[in-house]
Amino acid sequence: MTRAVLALGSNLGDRYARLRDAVRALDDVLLVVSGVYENPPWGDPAQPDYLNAVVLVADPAAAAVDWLDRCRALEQAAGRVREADRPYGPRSLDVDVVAVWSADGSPVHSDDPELVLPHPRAHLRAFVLRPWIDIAPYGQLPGHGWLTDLLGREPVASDLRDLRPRPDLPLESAQ
Ligand code: PH2
Ligand code: MG
Ligand code: MG
Repeated sequence: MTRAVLALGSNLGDRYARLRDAVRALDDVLLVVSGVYENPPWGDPAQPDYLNAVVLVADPAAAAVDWLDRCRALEQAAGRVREADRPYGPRSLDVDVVAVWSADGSPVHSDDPELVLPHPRAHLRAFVLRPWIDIAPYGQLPGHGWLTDLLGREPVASDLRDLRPRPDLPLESAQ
């Protein structure tokens, strides 16, 4: 049994449809879904703005690596094409495993280069931390502390000002 926070992003094609389809495909494991936030590209400026959201999922049978497989399957279903020379380039759908917890609530740590846990850059990304707060106001990023504190620190605090909530683009929630 594991619980996971997954971060979803899209900046190509019908961005909202990509997020909606991914959330629907997670229906069997979905606990809660954040709002959608539109924001400028991070890490590689020459690309369209993103829509980002975060979900909390749980599965009695899933190990941490199973979440990675599931994320990759979602990306493939959305026609994701990987550009090897542009790690932060545009994408139809990106689904990242941000953090995983065991049944007893302890965070899972992994140094496997295929799946580093918690996600090594999550604490730097307003587009992950802010939607996460929608579904976990008292949440903590394992190893980094309170989400609310992380959002108050530069450079995240500046990026936060560029996040535009899109309440007109709701995603389904199981609760
Ligand atoms: N994902 C990236 C690179 N840059 N910028 C924003 N705003 N949102 C993303 O999801 C994103 C990004 C690569 O994973
Ligand atoms: Mg990513
Ligand atoms: Mg990714």
